[in-house]
Amino acid sequence: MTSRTPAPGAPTPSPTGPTGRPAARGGRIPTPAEVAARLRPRPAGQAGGAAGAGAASARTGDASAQTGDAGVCVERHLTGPQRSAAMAQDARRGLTASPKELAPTWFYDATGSLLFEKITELPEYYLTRTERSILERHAGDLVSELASVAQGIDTLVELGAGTSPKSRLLLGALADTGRLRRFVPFDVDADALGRAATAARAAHPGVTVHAVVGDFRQHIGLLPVPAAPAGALVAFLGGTIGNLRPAARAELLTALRSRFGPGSALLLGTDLVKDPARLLAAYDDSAGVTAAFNRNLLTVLNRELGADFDLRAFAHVAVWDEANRWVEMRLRSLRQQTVRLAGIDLTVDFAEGEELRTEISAKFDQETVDKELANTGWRLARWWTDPAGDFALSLAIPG
Ligand code: AVJ
Repeated sequence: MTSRTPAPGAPTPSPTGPTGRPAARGGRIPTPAEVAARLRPRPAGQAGGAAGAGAASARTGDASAQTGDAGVCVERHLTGPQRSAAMAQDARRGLTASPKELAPTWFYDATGSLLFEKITELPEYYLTRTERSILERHAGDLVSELASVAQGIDTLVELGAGTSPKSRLLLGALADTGRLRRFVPFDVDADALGRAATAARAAHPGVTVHAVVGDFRQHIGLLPVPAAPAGALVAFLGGTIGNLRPAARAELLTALRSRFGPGSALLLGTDLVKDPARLLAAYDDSAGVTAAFNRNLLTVLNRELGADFDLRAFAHVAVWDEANRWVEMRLRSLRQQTVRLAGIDLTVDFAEGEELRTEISAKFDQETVDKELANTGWRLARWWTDPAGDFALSLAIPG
């Protein structure tokens, strides 16, 4: 293993587990919220955005659309109770399955979104900054390519928008076409979405923001579509499509294709297969931020499903699955234990060493992306990577 320098106050890595990654870390394990709190606070401008119109309606809204004076509306397909019901169903299915599993969707409460933002700044986590560099370098290309394949694009739809600055880049590029009228950020975290909506509106006062709180496994069919002949650029960035297994990816791409027809385009970010050591380091950083992000899932279940997971009794594990070409994150039970989820009346036994899978993050190459797009009604029009070939952006149009 390469040398690692833990951040001040971070636990030191302990002996290597069978996967080649630290199986557990010595010392007291900080709670995810403690890790989030000790990392530097977000810049004042961004924090202030949370109190803006988007965030306010995101908290109080219901499933119907609401338009505020600011040209920002937030439509919720996952209100508090719907979110809890979906989480309850996932938890019941996943924790009674073998092997045990939870959906990565539930990582993203306010602490989880903050921890993910911190992950994107880690030296080991190359994905976000590499994708951003591709976007920066090829924004002009993207605009000219769109001008030839999909002239009437007036809407940017962004799946898993979060609070990332990549929306800003894309909005800027599309605004240069002079046709951009609407931004539809879509995310499972209403607070992050509120911030994204407010920031987008501030940067582009002429663009209407129609934010949608939902789960991309379920709610694609409810996204607003431009009236023909106008179209949308649907961006699904960050490599998040890799959180889905092949069948679920096909389902999502098919749903997008039937929702957004001719005149629309898809911009897809995918992480690429590379040296497993680099892949694993990206999912098991030396400062322990990814470990905190992973354990935060248990905090979410404790709070929302009345569970009593002891976070100190689970170790963060990252594994490269060569056959499936994906990284798995797991939580390994450090002892035999019984967990009670009172809110859904479920009792779950963990054997010592038993692992709970919390995320898969699939890695691709051009051939697999091309094939998955072609099989779901899309045609790969352009493929951009960084010079090192670490990450790719694909532009696809209805095939
Ligand atoms: C936000 C889904 C792209 O899979 O790389 C980061 C989430 N998990 N570190 C990814 C994540 C662990 C991330 N995505």
